[in-house]
Amino acid sequence: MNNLIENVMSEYGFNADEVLFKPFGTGHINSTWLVSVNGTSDQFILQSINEKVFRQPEIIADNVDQVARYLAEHSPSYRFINAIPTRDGKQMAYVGNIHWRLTEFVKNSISFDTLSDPKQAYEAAMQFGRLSRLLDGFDTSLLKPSIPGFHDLGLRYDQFKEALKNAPAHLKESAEEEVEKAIRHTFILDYFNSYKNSKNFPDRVMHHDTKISNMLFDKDTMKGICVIDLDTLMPGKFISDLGDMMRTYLCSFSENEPDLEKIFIRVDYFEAIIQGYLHEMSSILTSTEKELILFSGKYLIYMQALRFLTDYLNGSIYYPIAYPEQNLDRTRNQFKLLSELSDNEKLLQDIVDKCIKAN
Ligand code: GN1
Ligand code: MG
Repeated sequence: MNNLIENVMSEYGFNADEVLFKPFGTGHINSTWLVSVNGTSDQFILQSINEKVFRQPEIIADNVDQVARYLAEHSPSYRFINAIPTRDGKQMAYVGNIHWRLTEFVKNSISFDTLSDPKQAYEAAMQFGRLSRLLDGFDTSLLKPSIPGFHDLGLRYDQFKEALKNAPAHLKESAEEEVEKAIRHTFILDYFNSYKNSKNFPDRVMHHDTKISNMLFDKDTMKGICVIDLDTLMPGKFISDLGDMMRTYLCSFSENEPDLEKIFIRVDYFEAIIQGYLHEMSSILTSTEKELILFSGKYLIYMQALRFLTDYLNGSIYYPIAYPEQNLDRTRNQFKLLSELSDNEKLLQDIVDKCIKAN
């Protein structure tokens, strides 16, 4: 790997003896390194693209580049992290049969894997909302899906049914309760389908991975600086970004927590997400979208439960696991989170209504 990375960095004009690198971050899909340049304070983020997941890596580069150009023209002061071109002016390096992307490492920034203060939820929701607001006038038809059907719940449900059909008996048996839950919750899909084609539920440019580690904070002020990890920047519904924030910020324990007793919702974080998001998006969202604010959490949590369960039934070929049952535990975790959200629906909807009025 070391030689490979040195070869990649030479595509960007660095000599092998100039660079130091170490693995960085906790993403499931792509591999990431922090690259430091000897004798300078310059640091970069290097990512190798997993082509089993992103089958056409050039779509990532093209989407991000188009959005970067639009923002540079319409919102020049907005901090948007585009890829650094290679010496030959390409958006990606191609070395060792792998596509690589290099970006700056934002100085004085810090990111978190978990949230310890609702202010972080507010900042992140505001930043992800701001990106959507600034791209409200961008023609989404110019972008292609870097993963087709990525947040299409109908497709995810079909994939689950297919996995169920083909799964070995022992996996089906151990997941019996979760399979039953997956089927029992198809009303979420039906509800989505009843809105799907409404013209008041438009496609927007979505980040599609709004977990807190994809948000950079200023080390001193703790204000949000910018969002990172743009490989799933593509058209989608607003529920993708808002819903994934609910999925990943509301509980103090992550999707990897197997102890379901620990899975509950922090109402103050919920309010912070809604406030931060609406601060940017309230004038942009349609009345239909506003009706779907709380639903966005249900949609994303259910979809992630389905995705973990599907992967478990498929023999855990997509999400890396530390032990054989991990994807089943993740599924249980997500279903518990979903039931917490539903159990608190009245309280949470009151908060949404209050925030809509205030913005
Ligand atoms: C994957 O690679 P990472 O950790 O950023 C997945 C997301 C899931 C997430 C769950 C391309 O994201 O959709 O929400 O795992 N990304 C892809 O942890 O499948
Ligand atoms: Mg990601």
